[in-house]
Amino acid sequence: MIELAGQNVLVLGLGLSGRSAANFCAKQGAQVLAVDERPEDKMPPLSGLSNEIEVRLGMPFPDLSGYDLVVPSPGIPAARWQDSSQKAWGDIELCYRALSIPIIAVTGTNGKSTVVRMIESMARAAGLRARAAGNVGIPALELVGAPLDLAILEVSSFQLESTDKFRPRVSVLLNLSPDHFDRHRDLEGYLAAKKRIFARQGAGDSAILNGDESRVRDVPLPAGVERLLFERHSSADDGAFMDGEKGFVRRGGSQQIVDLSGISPACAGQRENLLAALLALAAIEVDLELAAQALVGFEGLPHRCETVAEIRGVRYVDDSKATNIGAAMHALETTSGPIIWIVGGRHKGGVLKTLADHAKAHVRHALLIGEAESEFEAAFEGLIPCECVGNIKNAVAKAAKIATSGNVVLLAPACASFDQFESFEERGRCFQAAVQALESSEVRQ
Ligand code: UMA
Repeated sequence: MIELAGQNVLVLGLGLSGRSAANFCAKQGAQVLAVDERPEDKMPPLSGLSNEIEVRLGMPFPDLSGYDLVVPSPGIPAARWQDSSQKAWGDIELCYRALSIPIIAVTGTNGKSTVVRMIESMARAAGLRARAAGNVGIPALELVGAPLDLAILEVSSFQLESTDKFRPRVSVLLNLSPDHFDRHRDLEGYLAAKKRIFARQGAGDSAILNGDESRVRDVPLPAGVERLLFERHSSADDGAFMDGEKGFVRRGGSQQIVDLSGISPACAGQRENLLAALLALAAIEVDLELAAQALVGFEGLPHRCETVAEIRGVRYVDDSKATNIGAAMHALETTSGPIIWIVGGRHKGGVLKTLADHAKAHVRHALLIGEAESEFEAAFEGLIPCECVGNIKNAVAKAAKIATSGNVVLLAPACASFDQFESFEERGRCFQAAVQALESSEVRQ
């Protein structure tokens, strides 16, 4: 349990998670000061914030040392609040301390939101009152007080940095590829943050790991934690793989076969994610046959390999969520047909030559956009035909001119959106609007 009554709490950042954490702490009887460096006129409305909370906007953070607890928002770099003498818990830690139900926590570079949504739907189909929250866009503390049997938390590397005793019953590490180097410096730093998901696990807990990525498969776990691997082909005694339309789940010497023949196309294209979700539920003894029924109607999440239109035999696909190199490589690999690739934005780190080497087998032509377009052009030189077009609208117009029937126009930027957009969602909507305008003009002709 958590004891905050009478404590002096400082909440850093008043975005989604900061607002929810401030309200939570105030409700527990803490004296809360909530601060945000953004000036008031640039902030979204703070409606819904309890009147008992003192708010300061548009000024530097105060000295942290006068507070019993600091609650940093995920977007605030650890260097600004991490100090061995200062207690700092993010909303994931607070949520863990306040909940008394099992938690499945999911991290990884790509696929986290899809997996938490899959687990949520499957757990509900099996009769559990389950809800997903966390990095998926719903502050974790919204789960506290709700009538639930199971919490499923998407946890980012940023959120894991501000955990302390966080101990999920099941942890999932889906994959690891270069991302967020501005915060974690390199892959080692990034992995170190991700590994905090297992740090407090112990006997009776399970860790679900990607058996096809050695860095993930072999990650050290605390004593007594069950290691379950999901793999493309069977090799582990404990884990899951698919053969045709059947999922095989093995644990402790027994095997369960799950019929996956009727699942939706959005699920079928997500083998690894699906296996990870099955394993997470197997680890808490959920009936997998019942759970799998949810996969029949499971729809993919927006802006994740979402087919927007088919115009003159050319398919337009929005994978704006491919905000890093690993996600873009995955999108290229799983898209069939010669690809006209819209790529670029704000580069977040990682070696572009590796991306180019991988992409050349799939891509017919690359259309480069955003802040990093020249950097991409230099990396692609001699490997992939490409040109700089500046923005998404130009890219869609150019793609429509050069694409032939059977081609796929794929937005998979391998970059953050913040050079030209508020979010990856806004970038995806811009792509979809450009494609819809194209479709309308085709109809008129
Ligand atoms: N701020 C400061 N000083 C700083 C940095 C930020 O004052 O140095 C203030 C900003 O002015 C802003 C607030 O802090 O008002 C923003 O906080 P935040 O960036 O942590 O954003 P939230 O709205 O609280 O959303 C966070 C997650 N954001 C990030 O990790 C950047 C959301 O993940 C998450 O959905 C939400 O909590 C609920 O749990 C988003 C994300 O981009 C989707 N995540 C990254 C990713 O998926 O790659 C990790």
